[in-house]
Amino acid sequence: MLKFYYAKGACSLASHIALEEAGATYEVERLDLKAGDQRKPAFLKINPKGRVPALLTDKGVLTENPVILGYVAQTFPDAKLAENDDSFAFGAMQSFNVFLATSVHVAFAHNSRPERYADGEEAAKAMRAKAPVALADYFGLIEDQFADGRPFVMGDRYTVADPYLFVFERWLERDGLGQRSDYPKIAAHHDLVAARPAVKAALAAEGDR
Ligand SMILES: N[C@@H](CCC(=O)N[C@@H](CS)C(=O)NCC(=O)O)C(=O)O
Repeated sequence: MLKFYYAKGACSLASHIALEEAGATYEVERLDLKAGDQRKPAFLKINPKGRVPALLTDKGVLTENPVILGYVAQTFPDAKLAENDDSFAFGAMQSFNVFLATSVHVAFAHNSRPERYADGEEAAKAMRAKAPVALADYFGLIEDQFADGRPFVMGDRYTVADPYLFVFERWLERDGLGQRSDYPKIAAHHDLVAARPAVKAALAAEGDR
């Protein structure tokens, strides 16, 4: 039994896509972050951090995208969403995913939720100004990773790193913090991932485009 907690437009889309790619059977619960569902007692029992995604499994709850992505890849090995038999390759993928979670996502949050990191309008302004600069640096590094002509983040094979990067490729333009066209290989990756049936299914389930 799996139950997935997500919000429309949130980073939880990455794990939602992975569950679809895996062909998993799961229930969903949608949270409205603007309405504050994530801070209501019922959800805080699931994730005391008050964040999505969260995945309820028969052994307990998992949180944090890189962890849920790795769990889905390992739990549904037939879907081949990671190099499950090669610890180094799996680690290299997780290294990329943790970079997305701890640097790329955080740079977006400096723009959208500066109050998480410091108080006062001056601090918020400084963080908002820095966000596109940091993201240009990070997206430049990711563009370099595609320099050898690989279609996917880890090479020739699609892994759970791809839907995770896809989330931030979308956010870059949604939040007005950069242009995908400045990164041609990342733009091509976005289009390749967007065309996958599982990606379309997750977006449709979330009522997104
Ligand atoms: N490190 C977490 C970040 C989760 C996170 O920040 N989720 C956001 C949505 S993108 C959220 O739930 N925000 C609600 C809030 O801050 O109140 C992960 O990678 O899963």
